[in-house]
Amino acid sequence: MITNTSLEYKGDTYPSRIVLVEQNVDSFYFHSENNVILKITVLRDSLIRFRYTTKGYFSTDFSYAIDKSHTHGYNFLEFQEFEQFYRITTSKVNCIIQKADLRVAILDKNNHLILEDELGFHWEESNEYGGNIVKMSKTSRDGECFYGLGDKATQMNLKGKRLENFATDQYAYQKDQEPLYKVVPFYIGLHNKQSYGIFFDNTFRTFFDFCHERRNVTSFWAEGGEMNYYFIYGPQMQDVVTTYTDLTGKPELPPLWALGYHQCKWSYFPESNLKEIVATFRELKIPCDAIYLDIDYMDGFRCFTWNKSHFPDPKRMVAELAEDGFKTIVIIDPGIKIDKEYAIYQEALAKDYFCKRADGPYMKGKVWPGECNFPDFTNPVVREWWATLFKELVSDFGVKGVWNDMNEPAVMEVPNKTFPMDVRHDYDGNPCSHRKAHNIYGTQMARATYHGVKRYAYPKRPFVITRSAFAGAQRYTSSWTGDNVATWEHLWLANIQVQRLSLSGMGFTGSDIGGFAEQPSGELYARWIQLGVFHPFCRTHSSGDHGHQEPWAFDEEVLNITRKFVNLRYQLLPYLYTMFWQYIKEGVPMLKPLVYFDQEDIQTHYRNDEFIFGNQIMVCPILEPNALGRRLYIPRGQWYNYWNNTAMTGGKELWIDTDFDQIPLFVKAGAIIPKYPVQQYVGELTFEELTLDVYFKNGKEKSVVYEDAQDGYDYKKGRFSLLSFQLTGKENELMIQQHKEGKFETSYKNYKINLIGLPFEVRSIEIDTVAVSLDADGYIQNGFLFVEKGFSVLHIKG
Ligand code: MIG
Repeated sequence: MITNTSLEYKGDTYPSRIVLVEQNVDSFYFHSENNVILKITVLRDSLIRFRYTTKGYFSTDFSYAIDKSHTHGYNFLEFQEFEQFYRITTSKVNCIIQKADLRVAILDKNNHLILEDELGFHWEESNEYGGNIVKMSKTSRDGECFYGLGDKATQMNLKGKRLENFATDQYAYQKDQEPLYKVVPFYIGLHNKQSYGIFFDNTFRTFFDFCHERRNVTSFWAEGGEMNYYFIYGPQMQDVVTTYTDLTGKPELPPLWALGYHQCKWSYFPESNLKEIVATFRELKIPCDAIYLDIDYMDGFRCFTWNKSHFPDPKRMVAELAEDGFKTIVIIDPGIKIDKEYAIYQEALAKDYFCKRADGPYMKGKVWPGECNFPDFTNPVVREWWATLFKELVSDFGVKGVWNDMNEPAVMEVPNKTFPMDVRHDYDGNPCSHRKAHNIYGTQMARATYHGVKRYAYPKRPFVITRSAFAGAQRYTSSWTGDNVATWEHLWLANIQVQRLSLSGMGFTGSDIGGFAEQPSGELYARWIQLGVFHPFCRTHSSGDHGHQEPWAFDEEVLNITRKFVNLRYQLLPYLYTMFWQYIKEGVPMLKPLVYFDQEDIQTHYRNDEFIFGNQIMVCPILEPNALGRRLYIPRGQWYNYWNNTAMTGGKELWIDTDFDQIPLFVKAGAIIPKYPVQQYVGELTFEELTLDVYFKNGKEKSVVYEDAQDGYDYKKGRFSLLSFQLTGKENELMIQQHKEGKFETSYKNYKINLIGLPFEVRSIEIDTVAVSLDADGYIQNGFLFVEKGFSVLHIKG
């Protein structure tokens, strides 16, 4: 029986004293008398891997989560022996290993303790399955805070919580319900203004306890596999997150349309119904780029088939939708119907691609099509086969994206809601049971889907979305938070879950806007859209059992609010695309919880609701009915209220009034925010100018704008445009210096500059040191300043 505890347990074993130490370049092996080996590998000065075995030797080293192209290399490495301990020193940390018991402590360069083993590594032999239940406990200091762990539906700061990682189809989950769809065994600790991260790279069911069981102890453990974790030193949370994201990988850029608005429902059918929905978007002028086909488009829920009475001619329909700017996205589930007439089933059967039970028969489970077998996506041969299945959908029918659902994997009518644990998996040549492969199954499915869609979408970019995911899945896919509910509490949860995923390396995420289960009031829907347009993935979805959830399903006021906020998202597309580029390039999370934004300010440590969208816009949703405003915390620094451009100083909690058609939004002083005109879909318009909203600051601020062809791969060959703006404001002048990198030429010629918060009246303007006449040349029209885009210095004086 698995014990659900990290604590001293009578059957637990501990490493004994060190009897032998070996070094091999960047790796150190500490052998204990009782056959434990601790292997410490210095990957970077601030990234150290700890791996333990209790057998006296290590098994094959294999990980689905680690990105093989991650950065390594250190600047300094020294190994020393002292009387009681050994010490590994890098340019960032000192790592102490006790000779008596293998316990580890990590200190910064000023010898301040960052993290220290309490009991340290210990284990319980698993008599039922073989191997060990591997455990780790660390001491936690008063005031320490904890963040991360993926999609957990609870407060941002995890202190005091025990959490479980086991991918689960958790329909209509509640606040604090565990476990959920995704598994990201990565957390960030923050103490004394110093952040560090732990990534426990183990795909078995894992648990994390943040001072829940014992006040000053943090622990994590797994039901099998190795104690294998990475320690990441900050001290800035920014550095922890970017190092973690580098380690587990970053995606490529999505096509820009994927950052537009998506509309979904379970299900739009037949074709006439779908056509009516898309026509209404255009008629009501609510921008929309993507429309989804849920399970009813298939013939009896058989993957890669079409229900010909609902959709007689998919190719024509998809093409017609595309002409109107709609990209078609279809759902594909893992279960393959057991049906001897069904080609996909026949082929998988003939090639032996399905998962088997321990004693040989194929694993059988009930899902939408009835009894199904399930491909073993942990087998690279099966993944390759799966990828080829997308040829018809993508190349022939023109589908632009694929939605993977039910891949926890979910099974109906069985108490554990998933595969039996004895099911066998290839695990890329490391055969194992479902206990080990469960948490990674969904990611391997999404990975296979991604490779297929990418191959056939080429030279365009693919779009894939998944429900289940393990750490590293961000390399292949976007994701959503699963089957939420149309309640105010779920709006609160969606906000935290998406921020938390962002901090956990999984940036391209969003929630079902309006709630999946049950029916939102118009007010709740409006409040959800107002938040959802600031999530990297922005889609309305509902189960459809309870009527309609299109923007026009409510009243005129809600419709207008929806349009206003979706329009704002489309205006902000270049800003959003730039943050995406910073994410794929540097691993910078697109949404930043306040604690990430300013960890030195302890006011941020327990905040949940406010977040920074990109680098310069603070968003705070309204999370209650009948609100006339709300209390919120504005981080330190100078800000402008987006709605009325009043300047304010942060570092305080205050009440902000809002109307129903607003949520509190603040822009950082000095920011230059790029905007496109509203389009009904990405690429609808070509335009003459890029709008730049320039927020005056007395001081300096840098802003960047990334653009490219919005699809395709030319950006990888240098065909992108990266504009860097350095704003310098003084009492009587404002200077904007511009620098461009990249070979892409944007189609617009001019900037339409909107000067906000200027404390002086404009008396003169110089472009690259040449004075321009203020009225004659029409530089200023309706309060906007029109200038050609290519300047180096724009100098505005009072
Ligand atoms: O058992 O495909 O989370 O988004 O609409 C339900 C039907 C299966 C669950 C997904 C949801 C989707 C629904 N699916």
